[in-house]
Amino acid sequence: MQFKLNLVAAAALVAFAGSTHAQEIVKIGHVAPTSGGTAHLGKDNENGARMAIDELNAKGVVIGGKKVKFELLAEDDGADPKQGTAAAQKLVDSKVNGVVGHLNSGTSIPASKIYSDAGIPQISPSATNTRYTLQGFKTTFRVVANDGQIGNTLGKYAVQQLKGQSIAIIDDRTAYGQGVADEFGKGVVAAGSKTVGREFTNDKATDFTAILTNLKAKKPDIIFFGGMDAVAGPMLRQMKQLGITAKLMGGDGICSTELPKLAAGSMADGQVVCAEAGGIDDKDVVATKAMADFKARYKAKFNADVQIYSPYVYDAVNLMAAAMQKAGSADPVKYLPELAKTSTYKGVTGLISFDEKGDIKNGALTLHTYMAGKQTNIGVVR
Ligand code: ABU
Repeated sequence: MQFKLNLVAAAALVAFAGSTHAQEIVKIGHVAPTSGGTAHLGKDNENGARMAIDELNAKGVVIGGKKVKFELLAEDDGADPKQGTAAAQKLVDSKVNGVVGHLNSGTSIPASKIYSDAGIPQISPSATNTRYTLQGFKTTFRVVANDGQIGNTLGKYAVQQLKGQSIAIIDDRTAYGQGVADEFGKGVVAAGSKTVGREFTNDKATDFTAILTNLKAKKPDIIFFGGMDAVAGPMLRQMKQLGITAKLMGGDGICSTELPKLAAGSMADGQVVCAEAGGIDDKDVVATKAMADFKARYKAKFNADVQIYSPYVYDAVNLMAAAMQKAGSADPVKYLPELAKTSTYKGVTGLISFDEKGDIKNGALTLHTYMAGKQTNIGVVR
């Protein structure tokens, strides 16, 4: 009898220890291309997640009365939609409590169905295609402005501020590149002008001679490129070789600190105008200091400069953790309603509130150019 009782007690202890362990570890999935042409951006994103998680663990977070440890499960999707869904399924199978990612719209959109079906909250720090949050999923959020805002603002800027007379468009046929280029075209038309040509390439291309030669005949003063910096850099080099002095405009995908290196000295001062899909007003000294502090901590930790999105990843991880704390649980069913209610969360990228679709409310854009090979802020618009 005594032996039987001990067995029962031992089984209960094992079950208790198991459940305690399950509650103590909070798994955050992260997905970005950490291989391929945009690996520098993917690593920047992953660094943002790692930094948030290291800081949360150093601080010690209590959820529902229990101290928890956050664990990062980082996946590489190579910016490829198929690898993106495979990575998403792997994270679902690993029973992550939430996902921050993916970096690209072309991977975030198909992955979002997998997370939605599994009831796992997903916050993209960088996918800007409007479709991402238009699918009606309750689990889908993003902390950056969308391509509608980016393209429209840049289209109007091209006509009204840069006084473009001959505006051409190139896109890379990805969900992001094509989407933002379409929105740019609409912005140009909304500002009372029109575009003179449209060409396309792909997100791995390195030779743009044919399409640039086609556009050269139209004497463009502005070329908008819907795509990423890894393609925009070599495109700038070939524009110079072909004697095309047009400005190159683009969305957040080209707006990295790496772009001057990728252009290898072929970028003239002020030639590139791009829009980061977020930003801090210069006049807000508290927010400006929070961002400067983040960049300094990032540099100290990774010996690298922020590329584009790591501050947005950092905020996404932290606000997910904040929603868990408010709910008193890391169980997605329990904390998802708190995440959806996120309102005026103070991140390093500014105040974050979600609308009913999971989009950031009143998202900002920061326009940048490059002077002497350094990214230079033009201003923040909303
Ligand atoms: N937002 C630009 C890069 C990521 C994407 O939307 O594909």
